[in-house]
Amino acid sequence: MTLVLTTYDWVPEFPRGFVRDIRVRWLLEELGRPYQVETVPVREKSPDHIANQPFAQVPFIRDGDLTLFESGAILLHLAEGTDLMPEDLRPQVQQWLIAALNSVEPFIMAWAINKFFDKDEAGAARREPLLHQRLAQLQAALGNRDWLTGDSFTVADLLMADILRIPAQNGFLDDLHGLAAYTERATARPGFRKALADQMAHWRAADERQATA
Ligand SMILES: N[C@@H](CCC(=O)N[C@@H](CS)C(=O)NCC(=O)O)C(=O)O
Repeated sequence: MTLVLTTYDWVPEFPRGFVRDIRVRWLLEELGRPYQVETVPVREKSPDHIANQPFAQVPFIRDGDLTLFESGAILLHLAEGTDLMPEDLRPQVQQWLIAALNSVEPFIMAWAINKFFDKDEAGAARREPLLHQRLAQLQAALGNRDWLTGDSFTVADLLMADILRIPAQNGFLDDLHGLAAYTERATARPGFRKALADQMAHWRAADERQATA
């Protein structure tokens, strides 16, 4: 049965390319797993949406009989038993994936909410030193390795690199060359390029649907 990935039916310009279904698309591309996309309305949160994602967010998936929300849980589920979660590195991959979600992304989101949602420049500026410190700590932990757990790209790198795209695009990695190179290395992968192109095509199709409605 084809896996179904659910995202929004439309979003405004600024989050395009960053809506978290991109992580799932990227992993599915890496794995060569076909999938189809379904949508939920971004404006009206239906009981059916909330039954699948209790916080009325996206993404969520249906994989056979299993419905899953939380991008991290989805990635862990899909990567299980694949080269992106090598058996001998499983604990370390899980550790770094959770670190991405729990120790890195919150600092980025706190800054991004101030900056882009609240348009609170002073609030965003107050968050910058802590965010920068967290990113510098991450770079130090990465050291000279290509990937977080060693020589091979794993699902933890996929998620970490996706999360690092916001700081990369906003100048936070300009003096963190190792982390910048890491993010570029990951996002140069064909799987990410395809996932990004597909997400952007999804929003363009949504615009066209709205224009003809
Ligand atoms: N922890 C959740 C966060 C999901 C999330 O924040 N989704 C965003 C889109 S990227 C969303 O649906 N935002 C709308 C909202 O929170 O109402 C995950 O990783 O899946």
